[in-house]
Formats: sequence, structure tokens, C-alpha cells
Amino acid sequence: MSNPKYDLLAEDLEKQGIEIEAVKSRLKSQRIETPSWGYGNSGTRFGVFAQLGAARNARERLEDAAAVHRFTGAAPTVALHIPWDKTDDWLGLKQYAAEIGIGIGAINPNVFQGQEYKFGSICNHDPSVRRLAVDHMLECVGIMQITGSTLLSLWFADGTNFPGQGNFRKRKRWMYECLREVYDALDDGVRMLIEYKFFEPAFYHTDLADWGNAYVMAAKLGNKAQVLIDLGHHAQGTNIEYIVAFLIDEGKLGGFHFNCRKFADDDLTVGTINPQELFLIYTELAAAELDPGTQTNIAYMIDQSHNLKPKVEASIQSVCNLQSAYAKALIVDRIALGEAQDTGEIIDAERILQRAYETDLSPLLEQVRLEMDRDPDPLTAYRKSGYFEKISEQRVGGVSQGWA
Ligand code: PSV
Ligand code: MN
Repeated sequence: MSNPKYDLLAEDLEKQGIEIEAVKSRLKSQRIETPSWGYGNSGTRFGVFAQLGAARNARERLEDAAAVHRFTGAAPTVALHIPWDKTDDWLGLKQYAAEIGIGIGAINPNVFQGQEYKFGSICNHDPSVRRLAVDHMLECVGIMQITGSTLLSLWFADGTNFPGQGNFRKRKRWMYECLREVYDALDDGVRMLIEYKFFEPAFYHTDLADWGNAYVMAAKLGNKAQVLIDLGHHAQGTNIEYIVAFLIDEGKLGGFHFNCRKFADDDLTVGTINPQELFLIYTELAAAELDPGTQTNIAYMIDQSHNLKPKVEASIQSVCNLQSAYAKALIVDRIALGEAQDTGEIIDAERILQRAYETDLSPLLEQVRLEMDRDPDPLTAYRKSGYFEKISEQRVGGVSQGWA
């Protein structure tokens, strides 16, 4: 079935020298992982607002992730957080995931919520707490062997609130020792991703404050360790696309947590407040992907826990925003951009990016979804499906296992 809007767009893009079939095939292979913790009740430190139909346990969270994948075709895996998703039957959970059409992705240890972690985990002055944290991460490595997960995704709440509270250099060495032990337990083909955050819950200093800190740890550990960029973990003015390019060039960009940084944690919808920034990030990612000399293995994950928007809808919206940013990045005229950069034509370089960014690619994305046997408008299709009504009726009462 031909779609006149798509035909017109395809014709225009082809005139610009863009190979439309190649762009479509990249879009079809785009994979985004959603977080299990995004489907349960969550909130801010001021309070939690319960939502109708919010997932109460790991199985329900898998079901929601599977729904997001059914409608988008681009979110085939879900990241788990341990112990929020803990079960005594990992094999059973894995089988259930397969039955409902979702895979288990990154495993996220939680070494920040237990009472014992009040003064941190792997940088804690108390060796017995550091031991506890390492043991929990090793337990997660064991879980990965059952679920078949290839990513251990690490974030630490370690830091101090007051000058003099901690010995920075000792903490740095403890961190490395602990990470080393976990790293050495990783199987072949498994990677450790190290996330950084310059604030919260500690505000005087955090032990992995920025990409440089995470990079140093990853570099010392070895090839299986890489840096994870969470968009929310930067100061407002940070140029994230530059960090992306730099880490890719060093072979140390392992993954993303997509969200929006205009929040005191990291939970706003990716690509809604600053879509141009997301496009510029994807422009770097696409540049690396299209360069035969550059090797990348980047895990694209969302890290958002919506407490205002309906959760499954917000996840579908986020996946669509990521598809849109990627599509625009794929149509950048890279040859012309390179020429403009090499000749110092700043205005031309900027206009090349602007042209791609301002092109409405929704007919292309709709066409891609149709060719993938999905509805061209995932959000509307989801709303019409009755899924939300079903979970709202079914998920009443019971105890919620997880963040809140
Ligand atoms: C911390 O802010 C973080 O970004 C880490 O990735 C956690 O694992 C996640 O949020 C959920 O709390
Ligand atoms: Mn994160």
C-alpha cells in the first residue's frame, strides 16, 4: 500500500543523495531497553503517587515491557533492578519473559537502599559494608548466568555531604578494589557498565562524579568495563554529545540511560524538553555507526520512572522520541558536513544539521513501523487496545515489590 506522504518524502531524501532503504533498515534494527522500575509506582523524595494499574511485581513489570515492545517493535528487552525484581525462581521468570515476548536485559544491582548503605557501599569506610556490596554484585553476576544477561549495570550512591567526611583517595582505592573483584568474576562476553552522577543523594561530592571518574575505573579494569551515560546526571550546560564522541573514540562508551536532565533525578521523558540535544547525541552515535573504522557496542536503555504520566504510555512515547532522533541523525549529509568542517564554513555546517533536524520524518517512521507489522501510531494503538483498562482492573490490592 503506498502512502503519498511517505512517497514524497522518500523522493525528496533520495534527491539529497540519501539511501532511503539503508536508513529504513537501520531504523528497523534500532533496539531500546526499558527499565522494569519504570512500570511500578515511584515518586520523588517528597512522596509517591500511586497509579492505577501500576505493576506490583517483576512479572507484571515484564508484561508492561512486553506491551511496549508489542506496540513499538523496538523495545525487545527489559532491565531488572535487584532486589526490586528479586525472585527465587530466575529460570521461571526467564521462561515467563520468553512466553510473553520480552527478553531480560541489563541487571542492575542495588547497593544504595539498604540501611547498611547509609554511608555508602563500595566506598564505605567499613570493610564489612564493602564486602556486602561486592557480595550483592557477585550475586547479580550469578543471576546474569541464569537470565543470559550480558550487562551488569552499576550505579553507586556513594559520596559525602560534608567537607572532611571522607578520605577521597582511600575511597577511590576501595572503589577500585571492589570493582576489580566483581570484574574478575565476569564471564566472557559480559560487560560491566559504570554510571556516574555528579549529585544526589550526596551533594558535597560523589565518588563517581563524571565521565572522567568512570572512565578511569573502566580503563584500569579492562575491556569488559565501559562507561554508561545517564542523560540526567549532568549539569544543565554540559555538552553530552561531546562526551559521547570522546568515549566512542576511546572505545569506552558502553551504554545509555535515556531521560531528560531537567529533573532533580533523571526521570523526565527523553526528547521532549530538549529534542535538539537528543538529535545531536544521535548524530554522534550515527556517525560512529556509519564509520567502518569505528567499533561500537552500545546498549541503549531508558531510565525513567514516571509518576505523573501513565507509565506504559510514557515508555511508548520515549521509544518513539528515540526513533525520531535516530532517524533525523541518519539523514545528516555527512559528506557535506565534513567538507564544511574542513573548510571552516561554520554557518554551512550548522545549516546541514539544522536541515536534517527540521525535516519531518514521521511518514518515514510510519512506513518503517508498517513494514515491521506494527501500527504506524503506537501510542494511539496502545490506547485503543484496552491494555490499560485490563491492568487497571486486574492489579488491585496486593503488596508492591520495588522502589516505592
Ligand atoms: C540513579 O539516579 C539511577 O540513574 C541509576 O541508574 C539507578 O540504577 C536508577 O537511577 C534507578 O534508581
Ligand atoms: Mn541511570
